[in-house]
Amino acid sequence: MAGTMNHQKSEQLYERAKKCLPGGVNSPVRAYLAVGRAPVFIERAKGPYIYDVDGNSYIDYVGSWGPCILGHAHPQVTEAVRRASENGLTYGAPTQKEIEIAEMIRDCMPSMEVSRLVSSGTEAVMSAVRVARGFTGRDKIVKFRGCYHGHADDLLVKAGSGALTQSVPDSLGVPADCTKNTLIAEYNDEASVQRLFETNRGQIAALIVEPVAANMGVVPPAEGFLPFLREITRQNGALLIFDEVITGFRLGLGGAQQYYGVEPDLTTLGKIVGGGMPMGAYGGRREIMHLVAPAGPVYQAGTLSGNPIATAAGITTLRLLREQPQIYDKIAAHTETIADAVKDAFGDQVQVNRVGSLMSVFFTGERVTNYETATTSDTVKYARYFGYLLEHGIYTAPSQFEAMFLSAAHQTEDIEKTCDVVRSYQTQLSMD
Ligand code: KE4
Repeated sequence: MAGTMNHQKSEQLYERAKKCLPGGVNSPVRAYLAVGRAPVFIERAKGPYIYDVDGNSYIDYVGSWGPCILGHAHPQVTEAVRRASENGLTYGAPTQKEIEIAEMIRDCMPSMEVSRLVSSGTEAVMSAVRVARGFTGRDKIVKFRGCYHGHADDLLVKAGSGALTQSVPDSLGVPADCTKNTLIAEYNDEASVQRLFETNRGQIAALIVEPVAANMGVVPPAEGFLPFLREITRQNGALLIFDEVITGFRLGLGGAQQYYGVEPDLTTLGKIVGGGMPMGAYGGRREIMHLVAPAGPVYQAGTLSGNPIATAAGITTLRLLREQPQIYDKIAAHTETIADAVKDAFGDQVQVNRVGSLMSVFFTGERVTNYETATTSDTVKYARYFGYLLEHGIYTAPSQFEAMFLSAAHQTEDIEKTCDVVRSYQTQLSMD
């Protein structure tokens, strides 16, 4: 979509980046392949805004894919990081801050009685799956088509997010042996789960689910779906793992497990828990987590796990969220305003799925309730929508199968500008 902005420096950097980084990026979705244009390179960010190397500014609805719920460069978070960094960046030794953030996590999500800090959501998920296998003595796991749980081998199967966009649901380089124990069910389809438990009786260690799917675009759980998963895993001696890397501290301080009132056996966290620094966590009740080394025989380790900088950013972020719980109503209301404007502008040409401050615009006439219906979306129409918004200063997900993330830093005038741009796009379409 030819636009009004100059992207010359971004284009030059992209050509240079492609010479030394795979696809010119450090995570596939950033390459904009799904929206058919060169990515913009970001120079800085503040509050709800990001600024690219060509001096263009945008209202940011990606927020680094979720961590920036307080907005970019929140002064108290950056001050905490600055002060921590003056005392050294990493010790590889226990610190008080690791205890403090583990206690904050437990206070917010009591099911996480004991947790282990790691450095990414992927690491949290792969470790939680290992603990579940160790605890049950079983090998098989169930995941849902279109859900993404990071890039660990045995979970990169029919994944969502970038894997869905790249149309390589099963990644090259993942040996069949790694995925033979990964069973695939359909999101919001209880019968598909029932069948797997019946045909793999006594063999399933865990079922892992995004309690709100956000990697095929946002797909809320159907009424009763999460309680059903809780019951069928309990009945079959399997652990229920809530992958709350996106929903943790996003849907509320208690995450999706509080929002929907369903308590998993294990939870994985990422993104917000680190306040924008590299951090993930996994946890559950003591009898499970005490299997983790050095307390028990399930090995997991990490050089920078719980490092002083990430814990400083995470603690400050969680503290601010606990001090200002009204943030959640504000960001949900702003998201609803944008969702309503999109629905008003495009009518039944689009489906808008929203849970709290997470939303997605699907260019399809079908209700989007799972992977199959999500993939009925017209990704070319989405790409045009993305390009128009970008050229008019609105930075949203460069893929149909991602979510929009709002922050506490977005103000009413930002929301109003966003809605105006959406309306102007529809006006332009109607004139084409
Ligand atoms: P990381 O390893 O990227 O920190 O977390 C992996 C992960 C695990 N679970 C869920 C539910 C996730 O959404 C993610 C990562 N989310 C993507 C966005 N869809 C990260 C963006 C990217 O891959 O660049």
